[in-house]
Amino acid sequence: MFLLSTFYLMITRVLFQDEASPASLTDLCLSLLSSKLSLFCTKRPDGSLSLRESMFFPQELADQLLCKMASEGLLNDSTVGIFRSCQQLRLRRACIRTARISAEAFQRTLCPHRLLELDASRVNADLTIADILRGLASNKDLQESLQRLVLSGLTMSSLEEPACRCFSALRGLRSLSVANVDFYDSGLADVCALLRLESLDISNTSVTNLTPLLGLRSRLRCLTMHQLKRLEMTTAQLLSVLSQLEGLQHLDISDDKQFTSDIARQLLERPGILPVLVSLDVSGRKQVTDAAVKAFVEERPGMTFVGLLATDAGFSDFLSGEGSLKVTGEANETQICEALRRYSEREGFVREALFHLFSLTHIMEKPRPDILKLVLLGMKNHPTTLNVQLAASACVFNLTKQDLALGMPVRLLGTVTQLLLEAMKTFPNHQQLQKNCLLSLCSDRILQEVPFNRFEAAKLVMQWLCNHEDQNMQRMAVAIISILAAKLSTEQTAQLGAELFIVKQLLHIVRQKTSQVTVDATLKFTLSALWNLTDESPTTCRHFIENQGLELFIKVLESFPSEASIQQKVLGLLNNIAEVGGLHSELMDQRFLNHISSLLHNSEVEVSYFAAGILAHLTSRGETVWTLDLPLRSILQEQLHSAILQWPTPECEMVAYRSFNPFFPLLECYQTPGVQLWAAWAMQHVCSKNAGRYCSMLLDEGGLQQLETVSNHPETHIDVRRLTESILESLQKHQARTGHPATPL
Ligand SMILES: *[C@@H]1O[C@H](CO)[C@@H](O)[C@H](O)[C@H]1NC(C)=O
Ligand SMILES: *[C@@H]1O[C@H](CO)[C@@H](O)[C@H](O)[C@H]1NC(C)=O
Ligand SMILES: *[C@@H]1O[C@H](CO)[C@@H](O)[C@H](O)[C@H]1NC(C)=O
Ligand SMILES: *[C@@H]1O[C@H](CO)[C@@H](O)[C@H](O)[C@H]1NC(C)=O
Ligand SMILES: CC(=O)N[C@H]1CO[C@H](CO)[C@@H](O)[C@@H]1O
Repeated sequence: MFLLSTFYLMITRVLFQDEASPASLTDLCLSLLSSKLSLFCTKRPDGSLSLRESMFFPQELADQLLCKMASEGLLNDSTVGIFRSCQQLRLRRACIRTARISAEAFQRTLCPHRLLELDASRVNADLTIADILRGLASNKDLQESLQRLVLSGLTMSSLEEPACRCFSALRGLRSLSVANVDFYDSGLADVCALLRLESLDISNTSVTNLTPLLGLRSRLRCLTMHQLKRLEMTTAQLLSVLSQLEGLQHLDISDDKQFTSDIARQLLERPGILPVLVSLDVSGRKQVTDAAVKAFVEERPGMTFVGLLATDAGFSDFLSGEGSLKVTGEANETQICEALRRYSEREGFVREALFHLFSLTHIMEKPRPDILKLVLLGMKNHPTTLNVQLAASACVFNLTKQDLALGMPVRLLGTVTQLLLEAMKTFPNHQQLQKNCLLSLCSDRILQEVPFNRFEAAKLVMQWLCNHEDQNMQRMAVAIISILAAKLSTEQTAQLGAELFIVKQLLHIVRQKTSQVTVDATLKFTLSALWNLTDESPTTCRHFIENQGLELFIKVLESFPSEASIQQKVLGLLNNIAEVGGLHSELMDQRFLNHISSLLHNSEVEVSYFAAGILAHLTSRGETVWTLDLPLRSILQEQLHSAILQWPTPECEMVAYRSFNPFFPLLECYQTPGVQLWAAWAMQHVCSKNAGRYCSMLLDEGGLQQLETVSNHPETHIDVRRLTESILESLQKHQARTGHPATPL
């Protein structure tokens, strides 16, 4: 029962996050299951997890669950244990890309399954190809059943053991990828003895000679050899081997522009070669012309794809990529998108395609979530490649700027934002990259509505701010921080503000602006950020005081006497300081108090309100009040009282509070009605402007009892009583309307 309701709550929460593009229910359930796996499992003595006995999964869901756990980085020796039982979770198409598991766990949990496919691309280095082949060979059924094996980016074998030649044991294998593997001629000879092999990917391996491929002459349908860096064959020898692979339908001889071989030109011009070819990739090759491609395609009407990125070709109409012939290239959007889709694993091509995409973004007037998704794919696949991240972050900015962001689903923007943060973290000192990311982040839609880790973002932006003085960027950074700070939890703001350098840096900016006597957006954002960071955070308040914040803020008040928006923020922050009892003695400064009491009668209610708040906090406590002389204290009290009675009703919400806890002690000061009056006025103000939020908050925090006590107390001043009764009335209305319980749960 507990589990079911948790499931339901979590699912509805995720669903409502983004109605524009809800994830499928299956996907949500699998996400929940994989992130809360231990709730559904017991632990074996060896520490691995085992699903509770009553749980069984349809076969396709088992594959999907494994894939999800791998792609979300949740697969390890402990969690993969749930797949040890082939009855509960039967795998057919196993994908453990980028997972971190040991050879032993691999053999023990995955090899008992009768797999059709295994994709182990880029798993951790200590699970080698030799380990995988040994594991697969341990199950006779599996040797027959396995048809597709992807080992891209793996280590062949560890140093201690000889390279194992066990490919030939996989008798059922039809498709194999050893791309980006330290794979040599001997390995190729072994592989070419696989009699059923139809598809082979040896991209970026150390193969020098392709002659062994002739062993697969009658069977090979698909050959991918992108960037074969060590090939030692002349163009004539290479063409001679290729021309004998008569059944070949897909051929990829693209490379990354470093090689000067004219193999592509010669292949295109050789009459009758590869008659049944339907797809040819020559991206990155020299001397390719539209005319040669045209002749080649016309001779083979079944062609569905030509790869022409980073060649000089692709600009003729018939290569536009619009019809049944797909084309990768840089001539137009269609070609560029095709390139991003097909080459997402090839960093050089991803960078190239993003570069061309960027130059197209200025003519994009409509939101293009489809294109943003492709950019994201490249970013995700190459997190540590600077050039990819640079080009991608520039594209993200131009694809999401201003109104364009409004047309993007929030979930997509959330993923993009998280990737931007990753990039900021990976390249902390790269000015342009940081700039691109800040530009993208500085969007109302993203900062206000999109789900991402705001605490991490605030920290990253703050770190950047501490190391740079570029004025435009500084403004953007403090704008971002001030918005993020208002959205963090009290604990997070406190944690952020507790980092000494943050307060120091923000005060440094305020000091600069004050000495230049400039009121600009940077100053306003910085003050807002400090205001929010000191809210209910005594540590941050202490840092503020220790860094001479008080003197500085008095100077700000004196420097900008007619700027209500500056004064409001400064006084708002000083209210936060005044809430910290331990800092009262720091504020008991005659010059400071004189200045604040002069602001009590300011014509702007938001200035007067915050000035009054400071005085209310300071005069509320016995222990510090005695340091004031009695006349001053009573003058403050009287002035406070009469100022509050004169305030008009402000038009909008002047302040946002996270809780009413700082107000409750003020309500108990029966000897100083001005203090009580201020607290009640503040409550009344926010409750009337935003009843939904503040009436509920007040009820949850026990405000009803507190206010009733005040209202019934014999010593309560008539003005205070009037206000508390009005708040009580609002609370009752709110309860009647919403059914909100009257007492804290
Ligand atoms: C395995 O991953 C889970 C989920 O991320 C984690 O809670 C657990 O600590 C990890 N266990 C090991 C042994 O790494
Ligand atoms: C090419 O393969 C080697 C391993 O042989 C790998 O280290 C390198 O990263 C690969 N290059 C690319 C661009 O993937
Ligand atoms: C792509 O280019 C061709 C001409 O080469 C043009 O007809 C087509 O409209 C272009 N497509 C796009 C999406 O720009
Ligand atoms: C990207 O956006 C910036 C800012 O709006 C604009 O100045 C620039 O022209 C755009 N770049 C391209 C290539 O569209
Ligand atoms: C809780 C808090 O201090 N919120 C403030 C954060 O900054 C904004 C912008 O200045 C204020 O409106 C909030 O009241």
